[in-house]
Amino acid sequence: MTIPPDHPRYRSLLVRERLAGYVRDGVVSPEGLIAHGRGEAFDYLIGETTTKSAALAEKTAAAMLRSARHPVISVNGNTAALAAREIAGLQQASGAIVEVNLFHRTEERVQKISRLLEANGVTVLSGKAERILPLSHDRALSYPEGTGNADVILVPLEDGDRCEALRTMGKTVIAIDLNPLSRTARMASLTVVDEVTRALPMITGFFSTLQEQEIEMLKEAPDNRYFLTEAMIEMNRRLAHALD
Ligand code: PTJ
Repeated sequence: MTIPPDHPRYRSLLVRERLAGYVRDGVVSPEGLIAHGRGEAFDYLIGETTTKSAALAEKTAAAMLRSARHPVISVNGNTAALAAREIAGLQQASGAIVEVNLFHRTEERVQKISRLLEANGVTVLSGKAERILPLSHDRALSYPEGTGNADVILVPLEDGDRCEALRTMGKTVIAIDLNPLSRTARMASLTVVDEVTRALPMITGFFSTLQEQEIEMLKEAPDNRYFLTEAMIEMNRRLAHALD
């Protein structure tokens, strides 16, 4: 189908079509389309824009990644399909290790996603995955030199169980999740309530503008509850005036 460029939801339809193509290629899981739809719904509620509090969360995320000893970015199928180039930009700015961790894990998908990331300029950690997370099932698999050794880990679109397991292991977890009510959002050390393709370049941009003093101030004990509450207040405010 050709999407007419004058359609009011042109960009959204293009992204859907791209993701559907990535399902056919085996990069995105079929369940990934459902997760994307949930994300779209929350993006509607937040106004499809980076709110003031999300921008502050993105600045805080940059400060936390900048002062990390061993920062890691964990990428799944949806993130790779939507934001491979943005991941490359953040890796370049932060020096973070990028590894592929999947909910619906098959070795074939890990390889396909790694190739997609590499084609967009990302250096992907390779090696043998081991059972690192305290979870049953293959969601426990990760890399000793990546997640295993990480102090700060950025998880765009993570599932709640993995997020909780990472916290149990003593990791500082930064989530990007449009749903402020999700278990991931509530379990993370810091949640950026923003769309992943908007959030990643914002975080990258802050790397070049953050002052040392600001980093010191922001990196200490981020108030995740504040960021989630602000996102919900913004959604409520928009709902209250939706038909004005
Ligand atoms: O590739 P895999 O096998 O690792 O699977 C990836 C998915 C995303 C399918 C898997 O991790 C999953 O099922 O995730 P959940 O539990 O559905 O959580 C995804 C969260 O991301 C939801 O809270 C969505 O609202 C949110 N989300 C979806 N799209 C976006 C998003 N947040 C930010 N930007 C988006 N584009």
